[in-house]
Amino acid sequence: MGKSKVLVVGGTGYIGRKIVKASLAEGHETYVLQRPEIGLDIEKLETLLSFKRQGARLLEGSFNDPKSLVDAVKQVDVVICTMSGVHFRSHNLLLQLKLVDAIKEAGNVKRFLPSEFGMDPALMGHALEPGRVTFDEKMVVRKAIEEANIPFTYVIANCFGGYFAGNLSQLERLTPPKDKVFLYGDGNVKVVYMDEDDIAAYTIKAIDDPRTLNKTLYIRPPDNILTQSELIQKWETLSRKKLHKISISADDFLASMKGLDLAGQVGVGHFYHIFYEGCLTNFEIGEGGEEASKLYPQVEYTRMEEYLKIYV
Ligand code: NDP
Ligand code: GO6
Repeated sequence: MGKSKVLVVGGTGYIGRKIVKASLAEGHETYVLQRPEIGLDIEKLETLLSFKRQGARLLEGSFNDPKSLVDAVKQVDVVICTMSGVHFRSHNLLLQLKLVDAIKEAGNVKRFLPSEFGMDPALMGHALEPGRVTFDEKMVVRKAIEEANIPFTYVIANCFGGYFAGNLSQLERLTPPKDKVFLYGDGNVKVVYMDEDDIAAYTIKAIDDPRTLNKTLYIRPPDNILTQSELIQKWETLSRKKLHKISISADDFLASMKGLDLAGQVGVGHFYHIFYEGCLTNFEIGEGGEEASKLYPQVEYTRMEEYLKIYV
């Protein structure tokens, strides 16, 4: 039995692209869903054609055509969905219910990884409105998967470096601030910052691993468990420049939600749970969980002093 055949649904997306790349690099026969709805989105087509050049196969399929999803899923062993979550780019997590139906009907899928790749939604029952919708929707999808007895792995990726490290965890920007940096409280809450290519590598390692069958895989490598202040110190060393720190209290941070649009309110809520509550690190990994860097010590994960270099 060769390596499992993988279908990535959402493959032209931010984390999706990295997962396609990692799947190819790991030697899996890799398929990417090609949706007719992309229409004139020439960047998406360009990305799909670049996957073909790298050896991936494109499978036409649409969320508006259930049979096309069943036909696509029948070609592979593992399906990974990287559907957009609730954010400024788009918000379609519940579309995954159609993919769950297709996987259920096809009956051949050995592992399904739904679009998670963030905080553990099972631990976010208390989450603030409106950002809680991200977690509520991910839990709806999990329920459908488990009721259909589809074998799964949930990947908890913690903070993408691109959205949380490059900007020193500032909202509304993706590059580091030049002079002043806002600290969440005293900046001493432990979070986990991850290079997106490492998230993809761990994800692909997990798909054929019996140890992650019907389990949650937490990506929490020890050297990347850092406070916002520790991240800033690493940046100040690299950039050889001190930043003026401004501490924001939890109350002031939450008050800032007023007057923001929906996406902005979602972001503030998520950041609150991460940087004031410490929701990524305030629990031990229990029975239903595994930690990626322990299962796959061969993955040389990128530390943040390395990840931040490109931003100097
Ligand atoms: P993107 O915004 O890049 O979107 C991913 C894909 O979703 C798109 O490429 C598209 O697939 C698909 N999609 C979007 N709208 C539709 C639609 N109407 N119909 C069908 N497919 C659609 O997603 P991200 O990579 O930003 O997010 C993926 C996951 O990662 C989410 O679960 C999100 O919560 C999580 N995340 C976590 C972060 C972290 O820091 N931990 C940061 C950002 C996201 P196609 O390629 O077929 O066009
Ligand atoms: C990333 C973001 C960055 C939002 C998660 C607003 C789900 C998760 C770590 O989509 O809202 O500036 O866990 O102003 O479970 C967005 C979301 C990050 C990007 C959080 C995410 C993280 C979603 C912002 C901003 C950089």
